[in-house]
Amino acid sequence: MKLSKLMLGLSLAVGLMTTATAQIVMRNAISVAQNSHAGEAVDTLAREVEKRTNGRIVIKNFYSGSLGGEREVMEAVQLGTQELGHNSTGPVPNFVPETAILDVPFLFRDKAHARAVLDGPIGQELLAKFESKGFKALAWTENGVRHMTNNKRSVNGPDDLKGLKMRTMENPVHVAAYKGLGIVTTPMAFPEVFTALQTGTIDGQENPLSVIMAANFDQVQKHITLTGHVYSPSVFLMNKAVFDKLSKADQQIFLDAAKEGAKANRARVDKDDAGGVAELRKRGMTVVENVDKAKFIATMGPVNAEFEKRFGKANLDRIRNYK
Ligand code: EAX
Repeated sequence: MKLSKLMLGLSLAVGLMTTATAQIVMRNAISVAQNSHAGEAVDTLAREVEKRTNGRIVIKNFYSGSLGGEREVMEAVQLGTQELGHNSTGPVPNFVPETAILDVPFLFRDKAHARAVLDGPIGQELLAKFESKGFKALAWTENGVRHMTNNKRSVNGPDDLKGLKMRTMENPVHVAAYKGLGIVTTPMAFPEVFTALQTGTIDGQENPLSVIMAANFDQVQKHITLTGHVYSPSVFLMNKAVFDKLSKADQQIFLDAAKEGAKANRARVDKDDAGGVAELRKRGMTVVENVDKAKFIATMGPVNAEFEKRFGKANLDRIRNYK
């Protein structure tokens, strides 16, 4: 892994040198397969940038975690050994703590509410917070609304979660929330999850339908419940110095292309959500579609109180009440 990364880095450096006058080649990476909502995001960005720069700037996309997990990709983008990244907010609060508020469970009513917040002043303020950390955050995209899967039992209410050993993202807000539900939390990078489910190291995991289908988790998970416990944003990131070196016109091209990427990405999430339950049933999963969300929120009472203290009720309400 290390060696292949080094070689990729070298070949990139050589690529930049030999083609600097004619063409700039950049790299972007996602942790899931190309045929996915995240694939739509990065493929659209690449296509639009190439088209709008008449091929002067080319983006080469890497899929399925082939350049590492999301934390590693963020580190590479921050360092500048990789120009672009696209990842969920799993590792993001470890780099930009202000964004952690977005990961609070049951914060958004639905995708429309989340999209409005991310595209409005709150989302734009948060994008600006990346700048002092070495990133230019081009646009919010989305991963979808997360649901719980496991191999032990059908989850019909919060009591059924108690004692389940579940993989969580390396995200402190998620870990605290799921602990509050009685889950035995195991933070883990995404590329390791399939094998961990397969070998029984963990009982379950949670992700949006888009990710569950793209990663074929149905092959290693029996039960899914549409808990819809948290909205999962994702974001286009660029190394800040690389962005700053672009002409104003090229910077605008990246910002516009990222918006197109977000549009394609959200459309795919909607499509996956519309067909996902039927598809996962077809693939053999047992699906619980309706749960009483109020019961999950009530079980999380003490954690929610902690979140109110940590993030401030006014800040949470600003998001909750955003229209
Ligand atoms: O970005 O780590 C996760 O569970 C993410 O949802 C996944 O990698 C897609």
